[in-house]
Amino acid sequence: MTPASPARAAFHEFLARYRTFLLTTHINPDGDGIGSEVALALWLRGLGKTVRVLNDSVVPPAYVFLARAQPLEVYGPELAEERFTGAEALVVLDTSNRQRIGRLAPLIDRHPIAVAVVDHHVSHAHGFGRVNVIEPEASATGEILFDLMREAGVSLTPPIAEALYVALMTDTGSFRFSNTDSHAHRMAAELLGHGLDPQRLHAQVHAHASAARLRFFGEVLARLEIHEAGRLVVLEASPEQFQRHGLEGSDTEGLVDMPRNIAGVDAVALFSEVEHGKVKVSLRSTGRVNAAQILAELGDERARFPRPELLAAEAGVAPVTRASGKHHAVSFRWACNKRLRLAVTCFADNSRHASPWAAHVYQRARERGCDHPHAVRILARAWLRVLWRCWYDRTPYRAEQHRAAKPFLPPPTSEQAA
Ligand SMILES: [Mn+2]
Repeated sequence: MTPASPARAAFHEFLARYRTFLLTTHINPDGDGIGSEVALALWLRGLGKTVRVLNDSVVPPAYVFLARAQPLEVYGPELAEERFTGAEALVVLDTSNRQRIGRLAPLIDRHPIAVAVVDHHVSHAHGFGRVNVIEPEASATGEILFDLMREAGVSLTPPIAEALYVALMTDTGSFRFSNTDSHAHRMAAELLGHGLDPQRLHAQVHAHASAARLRFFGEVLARLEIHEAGRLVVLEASPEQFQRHGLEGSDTEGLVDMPRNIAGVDAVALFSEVEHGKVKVSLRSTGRVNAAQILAELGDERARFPRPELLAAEAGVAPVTRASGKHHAVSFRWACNKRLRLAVTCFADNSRHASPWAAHVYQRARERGCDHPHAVRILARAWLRVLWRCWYDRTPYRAEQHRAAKPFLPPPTSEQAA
């Protein structure tokens, strides 16, 4: 099988070139991070390479059983120096954001180590490796590894199949989330062909709730707030609650998924103040809302967008004038962040049905003769100005202040030219 992309081909070359590898994943690792590490380590060991796995965080109890097949080491200053010195290449799994590998990040600068990144997150980071296999359409990093192994003609062993299955199962919420497509199910079917026991694996991963954690979940859920006429659920956990139950940030895993079962809910936001002033935000949507995707694309650096126009340009909904001799045309910018453009235009298109203001902006554009995609882009740009203003002022969006968005709307003349 030939590699499906130049990035994948480069990754195969990367693996072939080096003999000693160090693997890592993000802080507070999940089943996909750990499962991907174990699967790749076993693949490389099968090729006769030397492999170590080193993470910033300890392995959560749910995934300790995977460490039977491959030791998973935890950061210590001396150990980290030793591991970076002893490896020619580093493969970072399940994150393309350097900061997310925690205390290992600064070592990359101090050591002459070649870096490859394999990830499926929608992120504003485009990978910091020499090779970056970043495929947001994959439901798990383990799914990308599975494809890479098939391309390389690897015959899967039961321990590799088990690690990949855990990666896939956990990142798809046990095959319930909207990222569960036919490819994910086909992959699961093939993995099960290696004699896995899905029920046992599910129990091993999920039977780790402690009484303290359930009481904590109960407390947080008891105070859930419903906003936006039942469409948005907000959960809050205080530092005092974390302390009283003896829990940490990673113990909230699974909590944000629970209110999604409430009828009519489109999105859930969990604000976990693990320590005073340190808030972790988790967002889940039921598929119709892609606010989390928009947030992920924008990142958290307001300084990147000092003006709303720059935000519109990043999203590819800003008109650009091209003039060359005979031709004078206004088009939309295509060299943009395409995932952001998709998220923002879908959001804008959906908003027409919920917001009279949005419906009006769209309708006005259509009356001026714009076709549907063009009118949606105009609406998307209007929304970005509103979002930018909320972001800049650190104020929540309020529908009744729609009029306040008016001064930020584009002047109609530039649209008529388009
Ligand atoms: Mn993942």
